[in-house]
Amino acid sequence: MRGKTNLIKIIKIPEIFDDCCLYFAQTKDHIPFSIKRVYYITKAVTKYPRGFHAHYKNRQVLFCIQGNLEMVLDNGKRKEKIILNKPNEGLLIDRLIWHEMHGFKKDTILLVLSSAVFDPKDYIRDYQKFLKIANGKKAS
Ligand code: T46
Repeated sequence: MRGKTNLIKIIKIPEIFDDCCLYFAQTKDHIPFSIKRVYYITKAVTKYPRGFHAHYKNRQVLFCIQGNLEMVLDNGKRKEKIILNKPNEGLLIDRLIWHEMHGFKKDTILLVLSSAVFDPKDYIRDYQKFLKIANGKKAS
């Protein structure tokens, strides 16, 4: 794992070039959790950024496999940005990291590997509540 800072953690996965470009990621070797769910986002409405939430438990690795995306990560104390634009580079988003995705185009494809199955109760979508939880205060 290549870590520019504490917040931005980039995971490089193998790439194989012969008669195609092939990328693969597997639990333990590349992904630091058992993969329980895969989803991908494409054909997004381009004028709206996405995300704006954190997860209580779910951990994820995000790959922008086509196009590019600006990711904003926030741990409640500071924010950092990174452009995701390489299919062999995944961004690890840990628990309790507020994340925003900016700059979706119609043909952007974001592939996500998740440590948990979908659970709407795992989302924190209120930023003030997130700040309280991330900074160790009781959220109502
Ligand atoms: C995240 C970022 C990176 C499901 O029913 N099942 C699923 O597995 C997912 C991921 C979403 N949904 C539903 C929930 C909403 O009704 O799909 C709808 C759109 O989800 P949301 O508004 O959360 O989409 P994004 O792009 O803001 O966030 C997504 C993931 O939901 C989220 O966990 O971390 O991508």
